[in-house]
Amino acid sequence: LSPNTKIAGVFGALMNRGQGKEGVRDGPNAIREAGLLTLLKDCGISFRDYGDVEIQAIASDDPWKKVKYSRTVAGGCKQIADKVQTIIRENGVPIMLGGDHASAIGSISGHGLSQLEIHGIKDPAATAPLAVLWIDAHADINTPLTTATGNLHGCPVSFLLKEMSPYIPRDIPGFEWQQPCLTADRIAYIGLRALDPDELFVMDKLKIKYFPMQDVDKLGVQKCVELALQHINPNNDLPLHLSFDIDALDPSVAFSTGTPAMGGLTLREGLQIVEYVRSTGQLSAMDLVEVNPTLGNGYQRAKTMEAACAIIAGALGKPRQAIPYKLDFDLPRP
Ligand code: Z70
Ligand code: MN
Ligand code: MN
Repeated sequence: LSPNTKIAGVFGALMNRGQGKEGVRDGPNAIREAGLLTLLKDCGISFRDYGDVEIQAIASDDPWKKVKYSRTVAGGCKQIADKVQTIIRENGVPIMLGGDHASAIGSISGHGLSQLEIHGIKDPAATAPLAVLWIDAHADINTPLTTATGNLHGCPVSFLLKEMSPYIPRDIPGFEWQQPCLTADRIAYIGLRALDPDELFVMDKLKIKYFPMQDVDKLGVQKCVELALQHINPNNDLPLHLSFDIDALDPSVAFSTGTPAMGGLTLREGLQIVEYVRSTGQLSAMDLVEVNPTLGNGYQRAKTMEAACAIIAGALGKPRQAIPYKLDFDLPRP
């Protein structure tokens, strides 16, 4: 973490109504059980566990057109935004364990509001000084009107972008509190390979920078992160929000997720991305989402959890070759 006074503020977002599979709400605790906090401690990374945001289930949450569970998801995102703001006020770097990716409406909105607060900007509708790097197999930029599935985890980016607000109906129940905080030149994607046609149309229309898997193959992942960050944060002066969907990784490493997609990032490529982000010194908040420990066999689950822990630790400064040794350490003498 760049300024040494900052500590990682880990919290779970027990969000599962943004998609169809219940088990994703168990992701945060499965990641903890796999030893995340011990790993951070062994690496000398200071952190505080802020516990879980229990998403309040709204009893009568009928669909708005196709969109499912908007009240529950939106209310949960508000709780998450509040949590993120609390952690940042306490000089932390929020690390959100998910939970489905609809939760990023909350974490990024909260991060944006915090940045406005830090800069003394009073207008809550202002564009937040913030850049977002979105690592995912999917673009998650459907609108409530283009979504084919009705799952809000496929829509968070459209809620967050100013340019998309003409396409976001004002009357979706629960989202009254939410306002877009980003412009399209402040977000970039790496790892894409499963977009809906409407999503690609929107991304091209808004000239959003994206590096699908074929670019990772052609350019190498290092070049992709470099160009992505150069585009969204040309002077490296904006705080960075890293939103990492575990399904960006190949199913051979991260099978335990709701919608695995073939042909993804290797763990090494994932680590290369987060290590690059770490090296900028600008990481200000992170999401690690869509971990579903109820999917896959024991081996696949263990690998997915290990990958999730490694990605988070890498973003927070864990070197790959070993956990750091203590400076006052000496070899045992006979
Ligand atoms: C599809 C939709 C999605 C994650 C699937 C899929 C979106 N575009 N996101 N898995 N993480 O439902 O809108
Ligand atoms: Mn996603
Ligand atoms: Mn995804």
